[in-house]
Amino acid sequence: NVTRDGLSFDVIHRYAVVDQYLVNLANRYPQTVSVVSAGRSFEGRDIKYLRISSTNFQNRNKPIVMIQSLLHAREWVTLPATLYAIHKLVIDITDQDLVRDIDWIILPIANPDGYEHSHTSSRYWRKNRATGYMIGNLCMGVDLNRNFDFMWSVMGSSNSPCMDDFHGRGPFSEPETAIIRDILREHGNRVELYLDIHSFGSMILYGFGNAQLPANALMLNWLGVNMAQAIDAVKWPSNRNYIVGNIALILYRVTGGASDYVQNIGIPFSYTFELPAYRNLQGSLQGFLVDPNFIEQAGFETWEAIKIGARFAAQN
Ligand code: ING
Ligand code: ZN
Repeated sequence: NVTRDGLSFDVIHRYAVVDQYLVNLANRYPQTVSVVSAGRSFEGRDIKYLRISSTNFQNRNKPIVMIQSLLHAREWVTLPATLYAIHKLVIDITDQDLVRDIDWIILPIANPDGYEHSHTSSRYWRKNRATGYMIGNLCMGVDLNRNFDFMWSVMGSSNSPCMDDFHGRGPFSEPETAIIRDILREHGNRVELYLDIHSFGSMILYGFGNAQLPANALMLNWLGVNMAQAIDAVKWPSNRNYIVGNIALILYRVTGGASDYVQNIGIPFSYTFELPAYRNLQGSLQGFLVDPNFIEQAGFETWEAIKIGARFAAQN
């Protein structure tokens, strides 16, 4: 049970706890960790990410792996996946090469307003909490994974603020997506691997959501399969194996997604992970709900894939 120096993996931590943890970690490990306030959410919450580097992040001489979670509010199990990666890169370092050879950008809570709303008011909230889209704010929130500037609004999203896949007023109309764009403007030329962690479905997805394949689709598939096998080798026996493929081919046609935008700006390896759904002891799928016993496992097994992906992407 991983708790020393870090956050426990027995509960899903709230925004304020994670926010303070990132600050504490940077204070405790100033040689390797810095915390960056990248901007504010619609409701004004600070969106912080960590830069992790064994040398000096600003030396700009190493490949970067960028990982984010909770772009969608209700997908709580994605948070321990990023927190576990932080733990393995800063506190319990067993893979020295990953710290030596790679710089890391880790954004644990990409959508803090929606995330808090899913704790306080509406467990299955998905979007951010933007207002101003409807008179009286009858419906609110933009689906941040439809708000990126890759064929924005073309497929698999909605014009209606009342829908869960509402794409917003234009590409990057939302502060939360503009923040991710700006992180990549600053560091994208060094990012070799980008992972946007969602749930659920046990999938590793690559571009593009309109069914066009990136030039390196076969490499994306190959590395995706290797990452999936690494998870399957240690997964909970009751969970099914991961499947790997193009978003449109194995899921649905959709544009405006984060990983497609990132692939399209030239990052070589960009994926969306769909972590497993929780299945209760009776065997029924619980979807977005989280089995407390699975929290540490979700971090542990996803880390197996991150290691494979990071090593390969950083060397190629
Ligand atoms: N799935 C993603 C969604 O936003 C996706 C699937 C991946 C869409 C990549 C676009 C790009 O619908 C979940 N569970 O959120
Ligand atoms: Zn999602």
